[in-house]
Amino acid sequence: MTHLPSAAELRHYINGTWEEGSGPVLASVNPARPGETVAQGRQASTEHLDRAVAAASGAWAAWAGTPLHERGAVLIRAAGVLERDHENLGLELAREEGKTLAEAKGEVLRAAQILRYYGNEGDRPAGEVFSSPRRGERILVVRKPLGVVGVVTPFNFPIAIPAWKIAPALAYGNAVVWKPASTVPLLAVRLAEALAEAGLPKGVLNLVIGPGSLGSALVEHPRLDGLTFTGSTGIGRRLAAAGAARGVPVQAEMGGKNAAIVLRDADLDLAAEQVLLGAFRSTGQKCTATSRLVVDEQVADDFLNRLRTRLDAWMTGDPTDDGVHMGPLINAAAANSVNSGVETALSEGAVLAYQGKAPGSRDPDGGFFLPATVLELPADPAAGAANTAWREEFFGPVLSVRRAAGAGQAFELANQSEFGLSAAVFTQDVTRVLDAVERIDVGILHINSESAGADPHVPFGGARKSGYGPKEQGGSAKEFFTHTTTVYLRGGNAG
Ligand code: UN1
Repeated sequence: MTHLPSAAELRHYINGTWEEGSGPVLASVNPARPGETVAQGRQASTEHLDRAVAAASGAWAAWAGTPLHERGAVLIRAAGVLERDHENLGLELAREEGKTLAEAKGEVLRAAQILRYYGNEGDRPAGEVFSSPRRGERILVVRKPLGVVGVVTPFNFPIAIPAWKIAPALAYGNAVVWKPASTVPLLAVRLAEALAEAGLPKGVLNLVIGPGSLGSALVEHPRLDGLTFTGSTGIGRRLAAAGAARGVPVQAEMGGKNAAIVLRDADLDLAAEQVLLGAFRSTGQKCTATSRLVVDEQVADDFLNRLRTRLDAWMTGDPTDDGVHMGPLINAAAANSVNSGVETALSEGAVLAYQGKAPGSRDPDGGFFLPATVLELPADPAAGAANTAWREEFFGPVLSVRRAAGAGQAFELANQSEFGLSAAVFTQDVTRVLDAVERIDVGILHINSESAGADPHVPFGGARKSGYGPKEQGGSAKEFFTHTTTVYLRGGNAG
C-alpha cells in the first residue's frame, strides 16, 4: 500500500504570524480521491479578518515608502523559493486542485515568472512627463498605491492567479489581505510562506482562509481601498456592486465562452491539436478555455474526425499518474452542474458528437470525473444560438460545435456571446487574420494557438461582460493597483 502524505495544517497569516482559525473546520480534499484530505484547519472568523485589515493598514505606508527596487527584490527572492520547491508544490497543487502534475509544476513556475516580472518593475518607467503650455513648467504624472487591497482568488490557478494579483499589488506599494478559494487553501499557504521566507515585512501580506462570506466581509470593510477578484460572473458582479456602493474600486475578471474558429484553409491537424488542448486541458476549468467551436462547413466533418482521433488517446484519471491528460472537476457540485448543463443542452436539441471515458462515478470514493464531451448544436440558427451550451459558461470539459458558411458567418457566430475574453482563429490566410483582428470582439486573440495561455508582460482581460475595471498583467496592472497624481511643476523663480 502506498503511503499517503498526512494532511497539511492550514493556518492564517496575520501581521507576520501564522495563527489558527476559530471558525468551523475547513478541509481541502483530493478531487481525484475525495476520501483523502490534503490540508485541514479551522476557518478564519471576521475577527481574524479585522485584524488582517488592521495589520495591512498599519503596514502599507512604510512599505510604500520602501524603494521600489527593494520591494521588487523581495518578489524576486520569493520567485527563487517557488523555483526551488516547484516539484513538491506542483504535487501538492495537483492533489489539491486536480490538474495534471505537468500542468501543476508548470503553474508553480509560472507564478515564479510573474513574481520576477513585477520584481523588476523598478527598472521600468514610473510615470509620465508632459510639456506645459506655460513657460518654466513641466507636468509630471506620478503613481501612488491605493493602500489596503483585498485579493479574492479562484480555485483553478491556485498559485498563478494569486501571484498575478499579489505581485503587482506589492510591487506598487500596497498591502494585501488575501482570501483564496476555500477548495485550494494549501497552495495559498505555500505562496504566503514563500513571500515570508523572501523577507516580506510583517503586515504587508495577510492571508485569511474561509468561506465566500469572508470575501463579502472584505469588500464591506471600511478600511479597504480596493478589491481585485477572479472567479464566477455572479460573485464578481456582486462584489463590484458592493465595492461601488462604498466607493471602493473593484477589478473583476469573470466569465468566458471562448470560441475557436477553424476556417476552411486552416492546417486541420494543428487546429485539432490546439482545440483539444484549449477545450480539455485543466478539465476545461479555465476562464480562457475553448468552450465553443465554429468550423467552416466545408471542412467540418474532416476536422471533427481528427479531433475524435485525438480524443480517443486523451486519458482521464488521477492527475498525478503518468500518461493522464485530464483530471477531475474541483468538487461534486461542479461536476453536477456541468452534467446538468449537458443534459439541458441535449434536451434543447444538441447531439452528442463525442463522449470519452472517465473513471466510474459509482465508486463512493471515486473522484469528480467527467468524460471529455463534444456537443453538436442544432443547425437552425435560432436554435443553435439559444442552446444553453452556446450561451452559458459550464467551466468543464465540454465543447459545443456549430458549422458556418465561410469566414464572415464564422466571425459573426464567434461574437454571439455576452462575454468577450479570448478566441482562437485557425487559418493560413493573412487577409482573414486581419479581418479577425478587426471583427472578433475579445480581449485576447490567438491566431493558430489555443484560446488559453497568457504572458505576464502583456495585458490580460476581456471585452464585453467578461471583466469589470482595468485589465490585469503587464503595464495594465498599474491601472488598478495605483492612482495617479498630476504634478504641475514650476521652479520657484521662473524668470
Ligand atoms: C490562462 O489562460 O493560462 O481564471 C490563464 C482563469 C484566468 C486565467 C487564465 N483568469 O482561468
